[in-house]
Amino acid sequence: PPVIRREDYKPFPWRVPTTRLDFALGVEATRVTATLAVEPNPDAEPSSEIRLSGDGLEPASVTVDGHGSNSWRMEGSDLVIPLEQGAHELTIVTQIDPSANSQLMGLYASGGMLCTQCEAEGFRRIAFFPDRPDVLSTYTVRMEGPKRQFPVLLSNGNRTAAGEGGDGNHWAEWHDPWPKPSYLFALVAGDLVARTDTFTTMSGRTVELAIWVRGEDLPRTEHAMESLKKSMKWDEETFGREYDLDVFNIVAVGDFNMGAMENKGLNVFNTKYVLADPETATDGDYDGIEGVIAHEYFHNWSGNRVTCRDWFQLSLKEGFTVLRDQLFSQDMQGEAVNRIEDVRLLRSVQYPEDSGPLAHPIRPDSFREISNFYTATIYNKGAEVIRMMRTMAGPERFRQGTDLYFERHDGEAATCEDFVRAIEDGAGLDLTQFRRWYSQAGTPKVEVELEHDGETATLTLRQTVPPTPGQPDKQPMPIPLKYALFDRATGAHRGEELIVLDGTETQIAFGGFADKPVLSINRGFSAPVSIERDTPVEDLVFLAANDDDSFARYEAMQELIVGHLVAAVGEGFSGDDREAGRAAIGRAMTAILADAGLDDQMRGELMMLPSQTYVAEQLLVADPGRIHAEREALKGWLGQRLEDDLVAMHARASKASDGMDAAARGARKVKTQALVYLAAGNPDLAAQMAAAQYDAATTMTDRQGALMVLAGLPGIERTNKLIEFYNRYRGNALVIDKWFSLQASSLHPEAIAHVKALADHPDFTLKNPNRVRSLYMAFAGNPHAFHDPSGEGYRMIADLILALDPLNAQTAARFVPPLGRWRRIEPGRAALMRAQLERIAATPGLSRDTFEQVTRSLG
Ligand code: HT7
Ligand code: ZN
Repeated sequence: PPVIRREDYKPFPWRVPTTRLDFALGVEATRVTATLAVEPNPDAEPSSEIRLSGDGLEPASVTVDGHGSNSWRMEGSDLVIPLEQGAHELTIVTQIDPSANSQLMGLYASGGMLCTQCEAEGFRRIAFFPDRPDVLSTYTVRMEGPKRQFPVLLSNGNRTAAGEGGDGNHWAEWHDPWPKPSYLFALVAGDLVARTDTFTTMSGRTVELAIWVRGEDLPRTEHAMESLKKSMKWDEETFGREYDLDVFNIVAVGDFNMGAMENKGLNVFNTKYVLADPETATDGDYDGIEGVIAHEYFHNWSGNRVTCRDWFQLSLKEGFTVLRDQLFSQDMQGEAVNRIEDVRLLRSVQYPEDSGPLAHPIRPDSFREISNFYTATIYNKGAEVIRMMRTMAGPERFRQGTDLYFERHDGEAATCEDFVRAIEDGAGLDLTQFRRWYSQAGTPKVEVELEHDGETATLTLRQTVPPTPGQPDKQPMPIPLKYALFDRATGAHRGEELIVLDGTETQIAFGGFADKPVLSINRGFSAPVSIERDTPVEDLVFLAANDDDSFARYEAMQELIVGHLVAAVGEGFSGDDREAGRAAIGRAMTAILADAGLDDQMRGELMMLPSQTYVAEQLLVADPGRIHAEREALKGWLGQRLEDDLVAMHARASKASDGMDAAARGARKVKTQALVYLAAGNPDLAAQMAAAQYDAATTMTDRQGALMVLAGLPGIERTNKLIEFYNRYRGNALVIDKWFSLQASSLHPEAIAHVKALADHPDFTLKNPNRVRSLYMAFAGNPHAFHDPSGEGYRMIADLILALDPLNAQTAARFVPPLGRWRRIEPGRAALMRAQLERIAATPGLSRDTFEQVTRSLG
């Protein structure tokens, strides 16, 4: 497959002012008649032909200006039609089989309904079209099909007409007045019911809202609807963005490659991000729904009204929209815990990506398959980069920048450079050097030293940006760091400051410190960098107990534990060193358990051990077995030493209500945290407490938390509760996903055997991405099982990739990165991982998706 390069961008020679699509719907055969008005694009080099992308399509007929044409030709999968300069009308008929579409891209069948997924290049599986984001067109869609099978017919925009046809058919016509690229096209036909509501916009217009689901799911749509209304209001208040159609439809589908899709006026969602009630959804699921509903809604401006010129600009819409959904969630749920969760995700997924063979800048320079670039780098690092601009400008000036961006580029297909220029002009920042964040991959390291001499404290900051594939040498990047200096005696600081490290090194001196102060740096995680410093253990314990920045407090605790684990898996760490390290962590943890000033949500965060991936990320080459053993042993040590406090906390939290308020949610969080430590320290007691929590549970959060702990322990309670859970929720796909996932991610020594057995379970299928992820993504993220020294875990993931690739290439390719980390793993396992990648690479007929990921991982 060819490499596509950003520098080769050329505008399309033709414009397509209007597109009319006619669908004769059938699950096994759908006939599509596409009528395109085309005219020369004055901003492009003229062409004597028009090249329309297709994927698996054959034209049944081609008409140019009303006359049947046979001068067209196929070039690969593209349809090329000779065309004289001037305006023309092209009509092309194709026929597709949605029931045979297992890739879930284009038009496909899911649970008896028909739905579409067109981003990034799925539209070309429906009709021949210039399927690129810079060709904007106004769409009119007519669809007709059997009324009993498809009583609901939806597309983008507003419904303009509907009626009955012959033979039990009916039809509907939809018109979307906003020009859009083909990736935002959507169609849904099915037997669905809706929760409806209305929203009055800031200019007083009424918008009809509907969330469409299968009949039995209707009671589980309330939270999604509330989230939608909150999102609409927040975007008006915070970014001045008003909704622009008379209707906003959301449809939930059970078979979906990603979380959701922002099609204009007709968002299509994975059921996982729509359906919730306390019996079947955890607090985390509720937050996920609120966040994803917001994200897709916010795309209406950041993505739809202003779209991307080409797919290299993906972070323009995704990074910005993630930042917008993060700010929304912070406003809804509170800043402290949300920021910690965002950073935890970034560090456990994006940092490893940025230090591995798949590292790429937030604006990549080349790709073979764009679906492989829907990454944590584009989304989450992209959001962090824009967040840094906001930090440097301040929220008010940043808003002036985004207002200017929307005003300048409304109705256009824009670039990341357009965004940066609008922020520069609107917010009054000079971002000349800052643009390097868009072109350079790799997580910068900042070495921090604080020296003290007499009355003066001197802070030295030094940055390096590591080499990444294709980018051996890097330039320094502006890094905004928030910091504060604490007086050890009073526990107070002199005020938070912001410094932008814009060269390789800088030094600042502070007078008036008779004693060496304690430095709190990168407060609020103001920059997505790795801070490297030798902080004395007592300073970390001080910050974990006293810092007034919640993130910095969490960070101190993480640094304390990571420092201990990294030293413990290295050479020359004595038994005394281990005892001393654990004792310091134990002191900090005791203080956290006892701190009456902490709310339980924050307490739960502070109690969390750094993930194994994050610990491994600190090492050039990691031994997953040793890290796992050391981390589990620390957990067990804490579980034993703090047993009384943990049991007391569990008892106290068990008295909280089962509501959705912050106190109740916090109580649920610390209860399960307590069980996690007790399971490592006193498994019998933990099993007893977890079984009791399971039996008493009135929420999925409590029930899942208890079952997660039991799934890792041997004994009869494990078997009993797994059976009980399955029987209780049999037939509820999203909950049965949890059942698969809990077992695949468990600490149980036989987890590999469990996963093998589950792959043969009658409820397991490769056809449903949620089910595949629930078993195998959970397994690939379970270090002790995936990294089994025999290499069996690697073989199982490679087998999965090969079996899944022909069915659903996009989902298959997402399993390659766990194997791609081999360079950072000890040599024995590394050879086994590499051998599996080579086995995949040697398999004929690989998809473009998997081929690209495997060759980059081996490269
Ligand atoms: N913009 C959406 C991306 C998406 C997608 C991409 C490739 C294949 C399937 C997909 N489904 C959705 C989702 C979002 O970021 O909002
Ligand atoms: Zn998005």
